[in-house]
Amino acid sequence: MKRAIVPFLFLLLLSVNCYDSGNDDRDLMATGLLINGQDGYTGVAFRMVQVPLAVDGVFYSIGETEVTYELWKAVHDWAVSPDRGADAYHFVSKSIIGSHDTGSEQQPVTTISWRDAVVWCNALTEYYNATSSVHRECVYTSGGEIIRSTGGACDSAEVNAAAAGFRLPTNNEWLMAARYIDDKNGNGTLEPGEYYPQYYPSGGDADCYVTTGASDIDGDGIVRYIADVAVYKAKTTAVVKSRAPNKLGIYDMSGNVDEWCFDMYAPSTPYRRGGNYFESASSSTVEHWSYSSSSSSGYYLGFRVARTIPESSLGANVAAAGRRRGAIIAVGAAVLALATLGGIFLYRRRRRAA
Ligand SMILES: [Ca+2]
Ligand SMILES: [Ca+2]
Ligand SMILES: [Ca+2]
Repeated sequence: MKRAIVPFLFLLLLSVNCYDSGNDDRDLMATGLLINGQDGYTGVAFRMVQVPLAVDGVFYSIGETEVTYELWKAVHDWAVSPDRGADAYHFVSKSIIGSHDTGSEQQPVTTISWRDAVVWCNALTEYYNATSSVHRECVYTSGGEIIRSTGGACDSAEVNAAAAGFRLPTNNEWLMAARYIDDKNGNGTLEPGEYYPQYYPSGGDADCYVTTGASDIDGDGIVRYIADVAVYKAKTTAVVKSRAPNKLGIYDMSGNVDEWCFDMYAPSTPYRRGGNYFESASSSTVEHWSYSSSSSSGYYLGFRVARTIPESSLGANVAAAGRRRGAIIAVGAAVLALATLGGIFLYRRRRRAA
């Protein structure tokens, strides 16, 4: 039933644009990977992948993996320390290792509510600042104050769009990171052949039900099926990166744990995407999504972080291209809004009919 909206949401992929040359980070972008540590970072290691196309006018990077229990715990324990006084963080979720709270801490953290994930993103920003040579602003505030406690205020968090701290990806950013293959013709938009089709898993070369005879549509030199890229129909979660990545080098966008996105489907009801370890193949497609209450949590539900890349870090040529891109995005956003309304109408009509 939820399939009705997503084809319309996918129109967002028509409203994006690409990097120009002259970027200081070009070599890093060529590999798709930015390695945290370049800022003198000494905390628990993790990687961010820079997505080549801006989404809704914003250049961003996204976690190479779901947030692991190891990273969650290190940041959590640092953040809740009484030594931080009035700046100590407060979380409410249980937070466990993977689906069953056993095994490797390289499994994703689960039973994290959306609210806790929002608060933890701020904690990661401050932890990163404290263990590196940079200072990045926290993204989520309430009444001008950094949100450090989980509660209803998270649902109406003010988003500092200029901040380069860590945050949840938006629905659109998550989709782009899951579906991007290659802007082969360099026109800044993705046409068929340049993104994973809607019923494919992220990183797969075939529809989620096809297991033989596919061709290498993403051009990485290997023909991969859903079992090669997604943890699904399994008894437990797996350690992150236990399956092959997508073309951008991002892991587990399909399967393992569902992932919170920042946007709300309805008030206090954010989207989650990607399917999880016990669900069927159809839940691991790039188009699949669902939603849950912002205060709820589940042993199948985690998240990954994103980070806005400020214009000042992009170089003059890219910044100029970004300003031109603004007009293109505005038109695309209007089309997307209309299409989404159409999708919701169809969704409700089908629900009534069901
Ligand atoms: Ca293109
Ligand atoms: Ca392939
Ligand atoms: Ca996942």
